[in-house]
Amino acid sequence: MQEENEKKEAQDQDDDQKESTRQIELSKTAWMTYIPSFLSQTQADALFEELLACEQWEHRAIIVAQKEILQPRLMSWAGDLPYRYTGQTLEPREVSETLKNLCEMVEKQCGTQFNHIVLNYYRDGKDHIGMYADDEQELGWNPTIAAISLGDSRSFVVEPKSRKIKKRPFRINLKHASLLIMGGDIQHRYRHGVPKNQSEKPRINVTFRYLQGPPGTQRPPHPYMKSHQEALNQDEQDGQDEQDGQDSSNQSN
Ligand SMILES: O=C(O)CCC(=O)C(=O)O
Ligand SMILES: [Mn+2]
Repeated sequence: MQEENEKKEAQDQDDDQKESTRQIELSKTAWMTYIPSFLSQTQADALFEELLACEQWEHRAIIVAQKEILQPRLMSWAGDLPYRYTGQTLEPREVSETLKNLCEMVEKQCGTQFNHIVLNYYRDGKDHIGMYADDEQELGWNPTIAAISLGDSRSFVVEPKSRKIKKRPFRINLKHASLLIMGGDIQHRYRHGVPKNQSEKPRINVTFRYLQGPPGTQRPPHPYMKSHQEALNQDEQDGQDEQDGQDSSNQSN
């Protein structure tokens, strides 16, 4: 068994070298870093099985257009602070040893701290997450959000919030064992989502955030723009620039 594991690890390392980290500049101020083999395949396989078996998965309701609907996926979470989004509050939940260790690894990679973890369980390709942004006041300005993917590969789509920017959505395939880091002002200026597909295979996503405080905590005034709206207006002026950046990013996708 040990020999088999060592062989598998060696194979993983070979595979790791084939794919390197990708830096994706969506604009001058919004970026993503994609690390395809953040975990080894063996680590990721074991983590998938453990999370699937041990997390308290819930099928929760959210409020969309004043209607209560069930989220099209299951979720779990961990952290000392409550987290409120789309009309629901996730009450504090103890962080397991496994998630603590994982969080430390991700913090080291990102050079920043996290205090809240959300896990999404996509049972098959019908489960998905619609286009939205992690832009709650409690996350402050320019939050770094990091996400580990386990199980089936799924397409992750990013598009500008402003409809005036005529830009194709950016797509990246998030594979088993990978880490995606979103940073800069991506949450203020872009939306992201995981669309449906035909797959019958499951996927788990583990997302790390830093909450500045409990629900109701307000962002401080924007450090260099008079208001958030001004920043969005600026986007529309920058639209052409960003379109150029997008075209070059897509070529390697
Ligand atoms: O499943 C994913 O890759 C994305 C999930 C996500 O955006 C989130 O939990 O904030
Ligand atoms: Mn998100």
